[in-house]
Amino acid sequence: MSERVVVDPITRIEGHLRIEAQMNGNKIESAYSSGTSVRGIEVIMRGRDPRDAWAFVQRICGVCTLVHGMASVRAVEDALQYEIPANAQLIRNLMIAAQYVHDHVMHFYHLHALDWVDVVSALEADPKATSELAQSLSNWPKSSPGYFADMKKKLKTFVDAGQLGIFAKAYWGHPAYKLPPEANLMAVAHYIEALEWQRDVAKLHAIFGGKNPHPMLLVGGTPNPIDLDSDSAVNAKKLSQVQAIIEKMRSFVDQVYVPDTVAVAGFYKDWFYRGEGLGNFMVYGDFPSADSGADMRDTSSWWIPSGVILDRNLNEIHDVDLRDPSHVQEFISHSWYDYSVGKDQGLHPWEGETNLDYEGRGGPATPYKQLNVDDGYTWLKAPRWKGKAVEVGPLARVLLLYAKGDEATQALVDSTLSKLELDKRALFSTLGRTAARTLETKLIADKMQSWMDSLMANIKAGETRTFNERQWEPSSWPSEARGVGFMEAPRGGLAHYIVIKDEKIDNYQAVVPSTWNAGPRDSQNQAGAYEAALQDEHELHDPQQPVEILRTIHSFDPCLACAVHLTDAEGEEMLQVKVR
Ligand code: NFE
Ligand code: MG
Repeated sequence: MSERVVVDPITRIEGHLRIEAQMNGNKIESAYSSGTSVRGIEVIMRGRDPRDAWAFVQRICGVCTLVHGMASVRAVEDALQYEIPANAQLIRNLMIAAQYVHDHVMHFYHLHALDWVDVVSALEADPKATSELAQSLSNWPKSSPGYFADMKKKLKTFVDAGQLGIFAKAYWGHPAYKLPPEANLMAVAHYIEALEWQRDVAKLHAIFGGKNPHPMLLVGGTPNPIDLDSDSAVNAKKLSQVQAIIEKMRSFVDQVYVPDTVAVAGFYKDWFYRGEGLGNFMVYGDFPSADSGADMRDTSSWWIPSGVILDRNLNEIHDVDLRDPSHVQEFISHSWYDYSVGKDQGLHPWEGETNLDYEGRGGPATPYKQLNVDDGYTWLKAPRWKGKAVEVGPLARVLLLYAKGDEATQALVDSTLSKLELDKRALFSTLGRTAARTLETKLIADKMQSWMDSLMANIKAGETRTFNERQWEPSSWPSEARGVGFMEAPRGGLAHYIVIKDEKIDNYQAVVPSTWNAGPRDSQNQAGAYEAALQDEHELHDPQQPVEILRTIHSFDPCLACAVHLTDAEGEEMLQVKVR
């Protein structure tokens, strides 16, 4: 009998996501992705000074902190053609890179690992054999038999007391778990170590931006001045702290994250042939060269290139133009919204509208047991590139870097595939997505050193400017200006669209990575990236314990808080919240 499997909420993500899978036997015939909460941060941007926007929109998310602020200042700089100096570009690159390294490590250990690692099985591990395993993988110092014996004891205390705490909910003992107990114990130890590590490396943002999460940013540069002799500025001591953090990041990535990913993946090779998905990939690009000013129209000097790959064809890269309404449109035919131009038309974000159209999750006729997927079923829109659904994120970036000939990427991807005895086809998969995230973390962490070296060389040469001193009275702005600020957030391409009129924000729209990936079907009934990835030829072991759904969904690292926004083109009040 055909049955609908519902997973709601999907846990170990940010925000509220529901997945429904229409089964055919034990196979998923059709999958539906639903963002189940609506909220509205873009609405409150209207009428404000564009230079303040970053501070508000950065609060869209507390996980990918920084990135919405960064996209926002770039949007304003683009609209007003406001250049930034080389040091600011380098510091921004360091901050964006630090966000990636932090976010990706946290995702692997704290949000994704338990899809592959059976915590309870770790209790069976022999600490001595665990130590031998760990030492065979890398030179990470925390790897003695005594260390793992202590870790096992700690874990046993939790389990015996019935207090699994952070490990309480999962499908422990499910036959889909394949790691030996020693690998499980090692991974649990690194889960706990990563918690401590992330607290220290988050300080890079605090040094350049005052705090983390949500560091300070600045239209026209970066906010903290460089002055080697000042106690309050970015001085010699703080720069040496940054250097130490970069090293701490790189050693954890090289000695723990990369070897763990490869070791875990080696036990799950079938997952390099599952969860393949759309096969279309899009990248906006990021990490401008130091001298590229504020030019969002020419990204040829950016380290991560922009482009679209269709049907897994790495030999042909298509251009992306975020300003062109024929390139980027958002559709709402399966969303809980309406458009003044009708439910089946797409709109470019500069013309974006958000009118709520919601009559209960199952629609008026259906009590809420399952989504009415013929109609609206989510608070996400369906963005499309030239009408096509595309996947964004680490896999898209690694493929683009590879296809465009980045040598470090090619060497790392090829050597990893050969270590795992896999061919390139394996990249287009659930574990391909997860492995790409790990590999790009290493590539980015390595790049951080070169940006730091350039920054130090500038400072030594007496160049300490971090912002553009050009005086700019709003009265000197054009009466109307439009800008788009884009970047690669950890989960994929992120763009903020701004329309400035008479010195104030007139319209503001964010089109974010998790909207591209987690969005629903469009007016052509084409599935979104999550949906397509779940619809494959493989069986679930047990539809009542669908760990396979979690594996594929987590491989995208969902953030629904980012993905769901609410904008009213008329600036009218849409919701009233009563507090008694
Ligand atoms: Ni809230 Fe985000 C990232 C953005 S997701 S995590 O990365 O932008 O879509
Ligand atoms: Mg939006």
